[in-house]
Amino acid sequence: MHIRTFRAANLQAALAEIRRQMGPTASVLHTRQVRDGWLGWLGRTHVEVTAGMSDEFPASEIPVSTTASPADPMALEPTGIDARDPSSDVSIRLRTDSSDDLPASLEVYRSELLQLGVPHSIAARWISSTASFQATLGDHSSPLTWAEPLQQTVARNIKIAGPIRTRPGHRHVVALVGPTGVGKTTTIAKLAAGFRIEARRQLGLLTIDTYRIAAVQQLKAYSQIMDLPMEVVEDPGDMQAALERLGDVDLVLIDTAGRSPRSDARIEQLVSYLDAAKPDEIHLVLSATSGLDSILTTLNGFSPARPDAMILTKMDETPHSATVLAALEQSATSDRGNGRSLPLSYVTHGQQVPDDIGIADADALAQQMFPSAVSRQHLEAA
Ligand SMILES: Nc1nc2c(ncn2[C@@H]2O[C@H](COP(=O)(O)OP(=O)(O)OP(=O)(O)O)[C@@H](O)[C@H]2O)c(=O)[nH]1
Ligand SMILES: [Mg+2]
Repeated sequence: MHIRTFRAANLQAALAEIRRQMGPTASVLHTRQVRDGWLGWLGRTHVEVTAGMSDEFPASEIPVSTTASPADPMALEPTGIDARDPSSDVSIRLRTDSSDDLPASLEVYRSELLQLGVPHSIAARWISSTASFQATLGDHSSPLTWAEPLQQTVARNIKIAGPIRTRPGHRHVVALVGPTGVGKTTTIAKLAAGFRIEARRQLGLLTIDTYRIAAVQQLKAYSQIMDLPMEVVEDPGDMQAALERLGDVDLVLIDTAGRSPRSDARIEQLVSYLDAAKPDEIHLVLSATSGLDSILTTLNGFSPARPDAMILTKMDETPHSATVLAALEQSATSDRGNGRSLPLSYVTHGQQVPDDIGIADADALAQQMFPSAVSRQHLEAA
């Protein structure tokens, strides 16, 4: 078998280029999302698709289609891997027909998803999208395991915002908002340490959380350890002066008081501070340990703050990501989620500052959608 790996800005562009270069008999063996750049912090996300072709159809004999062209030709580059592949019997033909018959080995995942708290409608959508995507790609033989295609379906639906981008000499203001105790202040400390130490940016911290004495002390302790200027703002009218006092910094991180998404008055008060600060980005912080209803209520309750992205915290405390991923998908389609699904910027996975944070990665999140590999094997053996 002739195997090559392609990288493109998105899956459609990769498939078009595979068809163009390898012809319609090529088989998709594997897809994954990859990010380039230093430690993934500053990189772009690409899709990497490994395709194979039987030796019976050498590339030179395949007519080249003139209709398929990649969306971003600069980003597309075959990586030139060529090998004999033992898994060729599970290869998938690049065809465009689809089938409504769901294989039994895929169907068993539906009850698993329901048990994890995924609503019927979302589970049905994930399962049927997996089957039809697989059929679009290939013949009717089932893959060795459905876990990976299912996770890839879910991963394709996760919107990723990418990291906060700063430029030396340009002040960028970022505010974190969210319910009480989700990890806003801890996440500010992690981000501050990353940008100060790894990216060597000039930083300032600002808090409007003056409701608890301990809240100011908590941020002050981090500002002292990292030797960062910090401002406490008690009234929206003082905001601009406080931002000026922080001076020529590249990034200002604004910490806010935890708010109940059910308290319109408290949210309005928060919005008045945000209006005064005019942040370039507002990130809504959500705990992965919250239930689906609570996540939807939070997204809806905080919509007046007009968040641009979401940070998912406490991934280490949840046995699986299925509920939170279902909530994100549901938020895009239901009124309660305000019909908006926000892209994810960061994921945190522990209390340790600064280590327990990473840029949100759709594949990594989808790979955690089931509690453990053991249950998957059990499922497929059933
Ligand atoms: N396990 C775990 N704990 C976390 C994580 N992030 C924060 N925490 C913990 O969650 C608790 C609350 O964190 P804070 O940063 O004070 O939360 P907050 O959102 O600022 O809280 P309020 O300001 O009271 O609304 C602390 O004990 C943190 O150590 C995480 O990723 N994983
Ligand atoms: Mg706090």
